Amino acid sequence: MRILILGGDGFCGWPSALHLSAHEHQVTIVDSFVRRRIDDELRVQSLTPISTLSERVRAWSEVTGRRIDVVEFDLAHEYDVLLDVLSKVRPEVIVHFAEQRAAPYSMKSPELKRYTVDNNLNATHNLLAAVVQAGLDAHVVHLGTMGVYGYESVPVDLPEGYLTVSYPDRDGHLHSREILYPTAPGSVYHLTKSLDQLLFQFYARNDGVRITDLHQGIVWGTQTDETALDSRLINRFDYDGDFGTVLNRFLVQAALGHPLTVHGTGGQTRAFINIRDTVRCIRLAAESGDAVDGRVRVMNQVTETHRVSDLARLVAETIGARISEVPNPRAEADENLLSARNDHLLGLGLEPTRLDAGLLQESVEIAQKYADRVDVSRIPSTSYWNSARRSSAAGGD
Ligand code: NAD
Ligand code: USQ
Repeated sequence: MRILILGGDGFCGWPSALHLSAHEHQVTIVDSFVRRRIDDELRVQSLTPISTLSERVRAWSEVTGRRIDVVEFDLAHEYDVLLDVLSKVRPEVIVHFAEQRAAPYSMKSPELKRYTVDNNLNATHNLLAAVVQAGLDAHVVHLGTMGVYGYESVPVDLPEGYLTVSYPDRDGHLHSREILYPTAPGSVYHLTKSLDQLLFQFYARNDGVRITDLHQGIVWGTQTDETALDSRLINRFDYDGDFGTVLNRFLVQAALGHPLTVHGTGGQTRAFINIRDTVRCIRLAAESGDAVDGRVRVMNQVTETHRVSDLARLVAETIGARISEVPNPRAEADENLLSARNDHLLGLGLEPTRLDAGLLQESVEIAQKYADRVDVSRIPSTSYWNSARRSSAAGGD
């Protein structure tokens, strides 16, 4: 299939592009490289030395003989270029990774809240409007997040996107209806993913756009079979307080002998998936577009759930590290329950990779190899959700 990967230079997009190319799909990457510019702005670099995108695709072609095309533009603000690319490439599948994806970065300042909303909502809406304007019957696969469901302590298995509710009419007769699962986003970033869902509902209903929204959990790991083929193909690995996600951060911290930065008591339970499973799920979703009609297909892209404190203990025991409970910069429940259904992807053939010591060790070895690239001063998360959190972190309450 002809597949367009929006945000194909990023942490999930790059290994997904390689995986789809390795499976004989014709891949074109779109990226504005804004993520690389944000690294410069934050004065931080990926733990792993990532090549430029042109070096990456050249290396892929040398190693496998397969070609990946690249187009650079800003999806959120260059609509005419998007329309032109869609008309020329005529993709059958469009995988949309191109959003600002860090919750702490989205909460850092009023400017970055506004940037995140502007970038993410315009990117998603431009894509949908352009697919309709170009007259394409393309299957749009979007990377959403488990965070749209919010984190309550109700012992339910979260369904995949929808809930059936009953309500009485004026005469007291019960009616039932399927609605989107009520959202409870915990950051401006997660809020944009909640709003994306409404855009998808509208375009699916109004224009028949075929859409799959993948509610992905926290991704961990870095390498996949394809990125490991050549050092120039290596994937990015964020460890800093804005873009680093919890398990990858703990693995780098353990490798460096830095105490593991558990927020509060670490009672937060979250959903996780290894990057090797991410790329497989993207392929399973992309290759099953015929099953999608005017109803947005929502799939929970998760393989397991863990409490942050349990992950810290596991890393501490496996690798050897000290745990430090730091004041939580975020406004989030101290503890929550979480369990989610993932029947769709299991039904498509996903065989989940479970978190195990071997895979943890692989990431630690990468962290040790590139330890000299780490700036320890960038490890703490200094993005506070509100002023009360900031003063509590400063010991002011
Ligand atoms: P990333 O920041 O590494 O990659 C995103 C890419 O999109 C970057 O290369 C960036 O330059 C590009 N981009 C952003 N805005 C753009 C625009 N307007 N025009 C063109 N390119 C643009 O992020 P990631 O970790 O690869 O995440 C990809 C997607 O998956 C995101 O939508 C994110 O919300 C979702 N997701 C990620 C995780 C995770 O743990 N990393 C978990 C769940 C969901
Ligand atoms: N946490 C710590 N210590 C740290 C970093 C984080 O205890 O050093 C805690 C946080 O307080 C939070 C949890 O770990 O309770 C997860 O934080 P995270 O930064 O790993 O994940 P999150 O902010 O939710 O965002 C990440 C990705 C985002 C994706 C989301 C999936 O950056 O793109 O959408 O995971 S999910 O969490 O399922 O919504």
